[in-house]
Amino acid sequence: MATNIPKTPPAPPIRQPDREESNSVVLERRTERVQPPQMYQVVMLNDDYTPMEFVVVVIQEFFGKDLESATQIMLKIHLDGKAVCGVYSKDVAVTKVDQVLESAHKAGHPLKCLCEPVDF
Ligand code: TYC
Repeated sequence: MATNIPKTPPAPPIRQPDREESNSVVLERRTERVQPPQMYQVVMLNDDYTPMEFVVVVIQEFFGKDLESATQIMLKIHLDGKAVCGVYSKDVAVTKVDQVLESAHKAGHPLKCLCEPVDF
């Protein structure tokens, strides 16, 4: 006699709901890169009148250089006509230029410096 064993019905195939059915929201992936801030270099210019010693002191005082590096930067300005004394954010660079010009003016020297964006 045949026994009638009830069979478990096969599981229905798993179907992924399509996009409209699922109410899911797919966000577009965007890669946004923040640019580093533009930096400014303070460039000091040569002239024929400002004493070398004064320039060395100014570079030490306003650009935080020791005597040896300040002397090397001063000599580079003297020989090449100009050199970078430091690189800063815009506000800081503008302040450094003001400080140097004020100090030179007070001492009666024509020393000039300027700031410009790096990669100028
Ligand atoms: N050329 C100047 C001199 O012979 C020295 C000097 C150096 C001046 C650097 C300005 O930024 C300067 N006395």
